[in-house]
Amino acid sequence: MKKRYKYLIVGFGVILVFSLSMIYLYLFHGFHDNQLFTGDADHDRMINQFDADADGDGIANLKDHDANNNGRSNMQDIVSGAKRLTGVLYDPLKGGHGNIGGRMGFIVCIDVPRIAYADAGIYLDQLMKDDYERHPDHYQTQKGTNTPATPYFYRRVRNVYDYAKANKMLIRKAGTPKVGDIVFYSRYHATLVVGVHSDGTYDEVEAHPKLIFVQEHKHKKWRPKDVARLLKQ
Ligand SMILES: [Ca+2]
Ligand SMILES: [Ca+2]
Ligand SMILES: [Ca+2]
Repeated sequence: MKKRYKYLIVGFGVILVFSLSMIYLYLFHGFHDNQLFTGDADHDRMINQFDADADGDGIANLKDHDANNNGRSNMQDIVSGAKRLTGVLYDPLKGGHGNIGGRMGFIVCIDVPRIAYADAGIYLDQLMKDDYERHPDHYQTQKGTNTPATPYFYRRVRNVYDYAKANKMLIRKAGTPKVGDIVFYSRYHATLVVGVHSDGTYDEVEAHPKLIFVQEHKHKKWRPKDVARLLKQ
């Protein structure tokens, strides 16, 4: 009887510690939408995530130097948005198991540019959705399992790669990085450039399972890689 009581206390303790840890991670190491994707900034009944002109000034997001009309350039917003993600936990389930990790605010690598660009009012989801509607052949649809109608279409590195390639925004083996570049390490891993220095080194923000938390790497030596360069300015 006493032993059973002990087990109960230990079991309760384990559950309590686990629950408190999850609450802590949710609060302090999670990304939370706060209307970034789900809001409707220009009240046109199209949520930001899929609004081609999120601030409603008549200029499409990619051509709008201040796409969210907050007085700061897209580049400034992208850099600050990416840096704010440092410390967010990498989603070990990678969106699996009903996206429990995603619901907790944990992210995968492509979420870094996805969220940072969204912070500027540029939504990769919208760009890819519209592109897919016009040119489904731009994407490897994998017998219908990789289309905007399926979960995670917008959170797959290879789809961002294929979008950039088909829209002439992919620079193969780029000689130098530029702030805002989405850097492809492969079709399955990408980072975001947030700083370029006069000595040729650069800073990037990365989410990777080995890092556990999103990190900014400073003064990295550039090695030519394929990059998506979406912004002209
Ligand atoms: Ca809207
Ligand atoms: Ca606009
Ligand atoms: Ca802005």
